[in-house]
Amino acid sequence: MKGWHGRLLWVDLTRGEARSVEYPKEWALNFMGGRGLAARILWEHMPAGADPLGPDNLLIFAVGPLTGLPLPSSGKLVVAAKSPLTGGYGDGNIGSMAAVHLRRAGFDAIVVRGRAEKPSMLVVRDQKADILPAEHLWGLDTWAAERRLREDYGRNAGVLLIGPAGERLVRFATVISQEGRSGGRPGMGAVMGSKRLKAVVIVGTGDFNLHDQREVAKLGSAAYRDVKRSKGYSFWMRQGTMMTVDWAQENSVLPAYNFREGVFEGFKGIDGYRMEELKVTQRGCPNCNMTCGNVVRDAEGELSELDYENVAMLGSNIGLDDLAKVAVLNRLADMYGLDTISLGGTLAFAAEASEEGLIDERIEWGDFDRFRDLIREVALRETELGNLLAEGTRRAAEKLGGDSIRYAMQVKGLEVSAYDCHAAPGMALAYATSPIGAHHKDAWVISWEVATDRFSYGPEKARRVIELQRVRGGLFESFVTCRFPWVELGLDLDYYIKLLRAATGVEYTWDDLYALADRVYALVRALWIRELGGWDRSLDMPPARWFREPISKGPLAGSRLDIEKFRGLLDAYYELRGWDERGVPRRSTLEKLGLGFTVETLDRLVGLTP
Ligand code: PTT
Ligand code: SF4
Repeated sequence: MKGWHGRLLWVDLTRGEARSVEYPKEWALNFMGGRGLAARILWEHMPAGADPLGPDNLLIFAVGPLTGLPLPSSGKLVVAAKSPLTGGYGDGNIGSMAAVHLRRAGFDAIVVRGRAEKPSMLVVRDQKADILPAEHLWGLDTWAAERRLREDYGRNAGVLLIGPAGERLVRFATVISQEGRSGGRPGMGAVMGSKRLKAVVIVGTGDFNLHDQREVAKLGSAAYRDVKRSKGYSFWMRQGTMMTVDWAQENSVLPAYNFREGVFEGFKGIDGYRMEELKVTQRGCPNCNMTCGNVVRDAEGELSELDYENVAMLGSNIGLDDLAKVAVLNRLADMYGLDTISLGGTLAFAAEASEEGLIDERIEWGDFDRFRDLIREVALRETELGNLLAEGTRRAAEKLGGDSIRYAMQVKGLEVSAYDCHAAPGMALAYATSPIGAHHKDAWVISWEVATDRFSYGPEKARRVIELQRVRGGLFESFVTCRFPWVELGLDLDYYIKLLRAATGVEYTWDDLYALADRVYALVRALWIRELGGWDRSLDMPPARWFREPISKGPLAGSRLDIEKFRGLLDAYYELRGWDERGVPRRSTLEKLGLGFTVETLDRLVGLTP
């Protein structure tokens, strides 16, 4: 089989074993790689109802047939597991040399089960894999630990690791790489910590096993050229995702004060132009010619790599208007290994709960010093408050009681990313139906929505969300490459179908690929149902705040979502997906998509609709 290696590196930390195993060819063809392959492995090999922080959970690092190839922005991999934050399927996408090395080592994924007796690391050198002691690294932040590993394994080795937050099982701890790349928002770092796995180091030197290497090279270089010639290239190279701050403010979607507002009076202090003043360099993932990691000198003189989400969630959403200080909070998140989005949502939750007298201490909006300390308390579970917040907003609200669930801005337990939806029903639907909880990556419908009829709840919004989920969440997460060349600079999607053909020899059509994306989505939904033991459409609802409390500032003051109309939009979404009114895929949908193997389990749990 060309384009895939057809092998997994299966690691059992309880037994201290690592071995190379074949997996069915059909999985590669029908689930491709990344998210698709990870979901298929979880369905097959993780016992239903596994404790996300127990040895039976599987931590998966998966690449796809386009990963690592000489084509734009191909240095990405998916990290997936059952999430300790949501209890359902979780994953994230991280740019790292580890992605390229994993492919070169000859594996399509690493699957880790069990729990090591002592802190350990996995070192993969081509087909050889060793589980080694890592007590000397345990407790170190991600930067210090990665530097030590690079001294031992070389400057170009692929390194994926956790910081102190992952070690302490903070439920939104992530996996970090290259001092500023983070992946696995729904607690993939905590899963790694629960296995006492500090780091994975990969050095691969083999080839990619391609169908037509010359054609891949030809297409790849044409695509690099198109990216560079695109209209938006030079401004993208200046600001990257940071250009979104001004756009979000202009369109009243910049989250402020725990999503109470969609505009922030101090936005100029944290926008892309301010970032340009502080910028010292820029860096990115491997194989990328649109390096979007903008590195600034922060208020404490250290380097910090900024993105829009980080800045909105640790800036406007907590009332902080000084980018150099926001950059400090962002750097700490990277060093401790915490997701900046959930962290920002959690800090804002604390500020609002304190304002309402639900916690004893008063935490002021914009209080940099207090937030700085609180990040350490969360990452190290140091204080009672830090320990509470380390559980994420949904669990924190359940423990605090009172009215505090109102301040927990989350869907399925995962905190909302940085787009306010008081006046954006389509984006609210994207959050509500994202396969990992409230994340924007699968359907960033908001730019289209604000440019068209943003107040409509028509079925075209459901259709658009599904189209985006197919391409962004179904395909780019399975190819696995960065979606930015297409999303941000308009690289022609047809490149990918040609590249797939050249890499694998398989003649996928767009219909095949959309079916593949729908298959992955339905399988992920099936996993959720299996792991939660049932389903209820309230799980697909955005936070109540957007329905109940209108925004009070900016040109859209007074706006809020309409719950009845939103329910209609959700119905339209389910209908288009072939799911029933509960949000459960119909039996006919599962069978049509080749997911017959899920039918018996789902029917037993929830009774499938024909
Ligand atoms: C992603 C989420 C995002 S999405 C951001 S900023 W973004 C936050 N970044 C964090 C960070 O940084 N440090 C940290 N400690 N936590 C962070 N949490 C947040 O994580 C990232 C880029 C970005 S920047 C985006 S949109 C695109 N995402 C892609 C994706 O999801 N899939 C894909 N095929 N291509 C993508 N390209 C872009 O990659 P999660 P990265 Mg990320 C510092 O991880 O869990 O998916 O959540 O991977 O290598 O850092 O690149 O405005
Ligand atoms: Fe990484 Fe940015 Fe390049 Fe995508 S565009 S591969 S996120 S540096």
